Amino acid sequence: MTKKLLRLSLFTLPLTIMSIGLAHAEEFSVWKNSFRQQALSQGINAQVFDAAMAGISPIQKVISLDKKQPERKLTFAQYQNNVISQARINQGRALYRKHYALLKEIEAKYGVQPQYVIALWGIETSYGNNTGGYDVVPALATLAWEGRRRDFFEDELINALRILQEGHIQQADFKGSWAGAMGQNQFMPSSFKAYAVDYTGDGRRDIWTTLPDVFASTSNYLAKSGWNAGERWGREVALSRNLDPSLADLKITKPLSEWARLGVTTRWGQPLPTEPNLSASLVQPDGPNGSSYLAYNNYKTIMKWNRSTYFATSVGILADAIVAQ
Ligand SMILES: [Ca+2]
Repeated sequence: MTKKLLRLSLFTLPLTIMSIGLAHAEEFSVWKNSFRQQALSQGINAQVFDAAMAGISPIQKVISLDKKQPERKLTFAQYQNNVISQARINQGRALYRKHYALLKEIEAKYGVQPQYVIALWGIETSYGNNTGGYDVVPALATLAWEGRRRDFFEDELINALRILQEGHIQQADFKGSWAGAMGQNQFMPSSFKAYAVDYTGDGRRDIWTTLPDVFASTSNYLAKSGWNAGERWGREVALSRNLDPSLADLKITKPLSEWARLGVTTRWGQPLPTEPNLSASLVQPDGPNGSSYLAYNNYKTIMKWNRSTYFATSVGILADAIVAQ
């Protein structure tokens, strides 16, 4: 009886897997053929397309990651503990010193202070140590074919194919996250197109292995997204009296002098520096009982990189820690 059941399941299981696989393969090839026309009409060479897309099939892991329900939302305090460890601060300080001359040269060109470039590098990929091991083309093809955000991922895939076509990276080294974020600063292919820089002048915008290109590309992204040279991101503050909680809203902007009048102080209870009298928004990532921050223009620029207040606040705090005495 047991043997018979086992034999039966051994017989039926592979058939089931095979039929699912075949159905998917067929749909994938139908999508690929119509996408090929679209890519070619947007300037991708047929040889480049066929070489990059030959033999690829949907990556099941990418589909399951895309469908995964978000885990229980962390509080900002928990997120900050995960993202800004003392080890990450120490490593950021060491890398800031190690690359100081290059970073200052790049700052002179783009107007973005180096500690923010290092902080983004640290948070995105742990300073290049965790850049993602997925092949970019099949990962993006999977997401485009799966169809939840087809237009978005088809555009990203065309931009990815253009990166290969222009020779910035060899296909074997063309790696990223499961969702297509690439290299040491995790640019999507569309961000690569808009912001990546060949700082070394060798004709390749290499955000995978060439640090000057990585640093300049990050700086160029922030500069083109509205960074104000020399200004801070914001600062942690304290409230000396109760504020209307609805004032904690990124859409509400007041001069620092006005926040001071409303009772906002430095985190140590000192008067808020109001020179220069920057415009700022109050951010309370964990609500009125958690920590409070005043966010300046550059905070909103960091949010163009990643639209999360947790992310932007952590970049600012890590940047400050990297240059703290
Ligand atoms: Ca280069």
